[in-house]
Amino acid sequence: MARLAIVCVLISLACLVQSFSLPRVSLRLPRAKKPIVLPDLYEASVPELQAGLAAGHFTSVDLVKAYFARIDEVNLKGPALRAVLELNPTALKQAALLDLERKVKGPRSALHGIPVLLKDNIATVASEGMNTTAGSFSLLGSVVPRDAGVVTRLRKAGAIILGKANLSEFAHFRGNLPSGWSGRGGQNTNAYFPNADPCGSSSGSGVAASIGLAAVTLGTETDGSITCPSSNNNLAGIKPTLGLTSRAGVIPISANQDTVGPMTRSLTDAAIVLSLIAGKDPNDNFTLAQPPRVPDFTKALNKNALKGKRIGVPRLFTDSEPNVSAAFEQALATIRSLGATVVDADLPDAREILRSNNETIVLDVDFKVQLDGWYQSLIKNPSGVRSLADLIKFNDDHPELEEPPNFEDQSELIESEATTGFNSTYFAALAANHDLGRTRGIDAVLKANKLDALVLPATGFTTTAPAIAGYPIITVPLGFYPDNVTIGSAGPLTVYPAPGVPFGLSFLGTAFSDFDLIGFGFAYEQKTKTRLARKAFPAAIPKTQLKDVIKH
Ligand SMILES: *[C@@H]1O[C@H](CO)[C@@H](O)[C@H](O)[C@H]1NC(C)=O
Ligand SMILES: *[C@@H]1O[C@H](CO)[C@@H](O)[C@H](O)[C@H]1NC(C)=O
Ligand SMILES: *[C@@H]1O[C@H](CO)[C@@H](O)[C@H](O)[C@H]1NC(C)=O
Ligand SMILES: *[C@@H]1O[C@H](CO)[C@@H](O)[C@H](O)[C@H]1NC(C)=O
Ligand SMILES: *[C@@H]1O[C@H](CO)[C@@H](O)[C@H](O)[C@H]1NC(C)=O
Ligand SMILES: *[C@@H]1O[C@H](CO)[C@@H](O)[C@H](O)[C@H]1NC(C)=O
Ligand SMILES: CC(=O)N[C@H]1CO[C@H](CO)[C@@H](O)[C@@H]1O
Repeated sequence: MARLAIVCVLISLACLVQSFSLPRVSLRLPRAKKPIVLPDLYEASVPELQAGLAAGHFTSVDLVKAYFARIDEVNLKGPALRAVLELNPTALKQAALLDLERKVKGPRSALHGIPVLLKDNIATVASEGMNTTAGSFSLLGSVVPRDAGVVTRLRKAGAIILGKANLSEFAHFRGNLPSGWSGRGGQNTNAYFPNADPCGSSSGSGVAASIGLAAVTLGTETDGSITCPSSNNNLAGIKPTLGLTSRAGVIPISANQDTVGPMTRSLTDAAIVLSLIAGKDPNDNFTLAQPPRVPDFTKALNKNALKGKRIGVPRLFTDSEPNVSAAFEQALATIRSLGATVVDADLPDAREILRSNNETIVLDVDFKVQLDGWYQSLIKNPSGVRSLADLIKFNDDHPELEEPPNFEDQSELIESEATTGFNSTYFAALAANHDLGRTRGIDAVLKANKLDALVLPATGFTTTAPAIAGYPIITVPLGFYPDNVTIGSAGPLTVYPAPGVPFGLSFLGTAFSDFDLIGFGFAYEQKTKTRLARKAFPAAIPKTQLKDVIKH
């Protein structure tokens, strides 16, 4: 009865006649001062933050202060997660201007005044006070010609760049080094178990998003670098179709595989971010081939999206770890319960994909050409490094910075340096990748089995076919290693698996099926809400909340 009365008052005064028997006070309820509930920044979603900003419960200045304090608590102190490399010295000023603009003109977008953390291979103009280094001292103090394409879009949408996240140096294209390590940032670790592998290469983005060190983060993927850290850090991650988001101003591995995408605590947040960073960019000609209009990806967020769909399971690519496969089989039952038909369906050329080394041929050649191009594009670089060859020498000349004990390897840089540019071997390898990943791979299995998508644990051989094809992957939380799992080693400083460390579920599809895949991921995410089943270890949970920074 009371609920009916409140609804009536909200809807229309004509309803009053139905609530005549209630005490007078209930009629004034909407005007009465309700206690303000501030969102918990560990979990807060973009819509929750936007609602609080709109209602005046807090400001973007408050948000930046709170996130800075949370980073300070856990980044070098306490568990020393080393997830964040740099803070934006102008973030508070930007926040104040955006707060003022909101008052005068209203918000520009769903990201107006929302703090975003960027992987450190995504460029921001040096005049703002931050470096763009891919974790390498060879790029410290360098001056990029302009913001990355995705940063231009974020700023236009009114987002605040909060800082730069640690990563596996050069997006893990340096050598046989553990995930999450960079010369500048040291070893980034997971917030779910002390010193656990955060996975890379977007490790800092993953760890920061997992415990609310920023509202949302951006990562990049060449082969697994959004998918794997989203998996290990209990996140929703979108590796968009190649060419949906601009790579202009992103320290490259390969134009044929690199993508930029959101890493967030929910697919709702990820869809909001993707809708605003996607689109054509004259500085990245791959984006010119995307469909004419960027969809509003939030329209894909439909709990019934799996109803009537056919989802394939490429068994040859699944992870055989018993804890992961048990959770995966349970996920398949959930997907069926949501109205989908689930069938086993291997890529016809799966064994060839697992054997092929053509990906390495393409990446090695592309990396040298494009990284040389990156160094040459810089307006200034104090280290003096101007090429991949210079970089290899710089690392050897500065072992205290770039080759501390156990972190010496730069075999991938050396292998790439030995390549001689685009020749017939390269073009044959690239064509073979497209044939394997697309024509005889993902597209073939979808067509032969009339499938809408594929589903896999994020931890198996999940990312290779989409990597060489340039196809999308949407990842959501699937489960956690149990408390009694045998702890393994993942490097000199890190462990994996480990108790409570998360793993994810990935939906895969054809080019520009991002919208559909977001729907499938959302239906699963909303049904299971696995992210909420487990939290980070206590010392890794920052204590600062909005109430601690709001001025009364
Ligand atoms: C980043 O680079 C600038 C110079 O462009 C320098 O002044 C600043 O201290 C650097 N920031 C950090 C955190 O190293
Ligand atoms: C993009 O431009 C480069 C040269 O600037 C060219 O080699 C490449 O083929 C173009 N790619 C696409 C997809 O248009
Ligand atoms: C999880 O892995 C451990 C081995 O580390 C194994 O003993 C246990 O049975 C697995 N749990 C499940 C549910 O398979
Ligand atoms: C690359 O692909 C071609 C064509 O499929 C194949 O013949 C060759 O063996 C592959 N090379 C490597 C190194 O995997
Ligand atoms: C192309 O260049 C690579 C090194 O980048 C070399 O290994 C290969 O033999 C070359 N192919 C041809 C046909 O010259
Ligand atoms: C871990 O615990 C589960 C029950 O939660 C049990 O089934 C499994 O055998 C245990 N594994 C080990 C290695 O103790
Ligand atoms: C924001 C922050 O804490 N940055 C630190 C990242 O790690 C390097 C190396 O330890 C520090 O120098 C930065 O201050």
